[in-house]
Amino acid sequence: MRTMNGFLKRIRFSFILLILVLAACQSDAGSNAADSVSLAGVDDGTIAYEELVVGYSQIGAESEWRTGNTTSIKEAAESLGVELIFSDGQQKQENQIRAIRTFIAQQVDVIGVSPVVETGWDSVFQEAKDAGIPVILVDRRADVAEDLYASYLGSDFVEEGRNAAKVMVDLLGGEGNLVELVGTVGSAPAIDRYAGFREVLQDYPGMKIIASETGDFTRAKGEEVMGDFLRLYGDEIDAVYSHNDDMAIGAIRAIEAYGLKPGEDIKIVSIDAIRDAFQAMIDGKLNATIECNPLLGPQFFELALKVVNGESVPKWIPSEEKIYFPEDAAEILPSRRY
Ligand code: GYE
Repeated sequence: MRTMNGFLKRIRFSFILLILVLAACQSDAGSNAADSVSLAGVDDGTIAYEELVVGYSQIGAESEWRTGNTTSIKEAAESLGVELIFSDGQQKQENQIRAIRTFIAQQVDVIGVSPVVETGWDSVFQEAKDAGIPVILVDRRADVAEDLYASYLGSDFVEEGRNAAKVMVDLLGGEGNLVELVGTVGSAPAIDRYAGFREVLQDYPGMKIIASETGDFTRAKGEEVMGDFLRLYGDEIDAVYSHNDDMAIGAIRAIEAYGLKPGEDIKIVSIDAIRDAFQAMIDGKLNATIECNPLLGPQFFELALKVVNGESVPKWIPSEEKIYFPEDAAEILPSRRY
């Protein structure tokens, strides 16, 4: 078992230190107490990456963003020598809760979790706290008391929603009928991207959201829901605001199947900035994508190590993000890593 490896690694490490200390004491018994003190000081209780055992509860594989995020976490663990116990929750909170309970039983050093939805985490986070295992929220926040998690590493989703709205206002000249593809119901990005967008739109009464439905962050659902919107509202629709690129790509397919031109007849703004969004911009089918950075692996393990070693860390570490438009897409696409 992998945790057993971590456990053994730590025992081995302590054992070697013990031998060193004993050897130092013996070689110069009595006269050189300072040596043994300084040697003991090597084991000042701090943990190195190679000794760190991390349990990570991922949401699933619903989008390209998510697969990019998973790769980043796995690659960072591998290159740092961290022992990673990775669990895929398949978009279900109950699976994530079960995984966290298993991590607690395995006595990992730290738990990383991307909560699929915001609420319902209090008991299991409390169980981790009682077991002395810190929890770090990655990508999505959870609606829990601040003492139940060590830090949150992720984006400002409200700001992403605001930025999407500003771009949309520019594209439509402040007037038009919009439809919205919402992310997973109850998830932090869906809640915040919904709110941030509306915050900006308040000042533009000519911009009307005529329909808003969840597409669960997937291409298939985005396509299906956009198909429904088109059947209901047809060419009354001027634009689509999609909470992620994958649903926007689904919407592009539905618009084409309906016989309209995505990006022209119906403008589209979405969030994430995955490679396929750059391709869609190059093809003239997407009007802008707001970046949301999934490459959180290295930062996560750095944070995990600090937390385990008792260093103080900020309660929120926000990611830096940009907005991309079609005119720059061809130049930027080759350098995109997700
Ligand atoms: O935008 C979406 C994914 O939580 C920020 O989850 C993440 C979102 C991302 O499925 O594509």
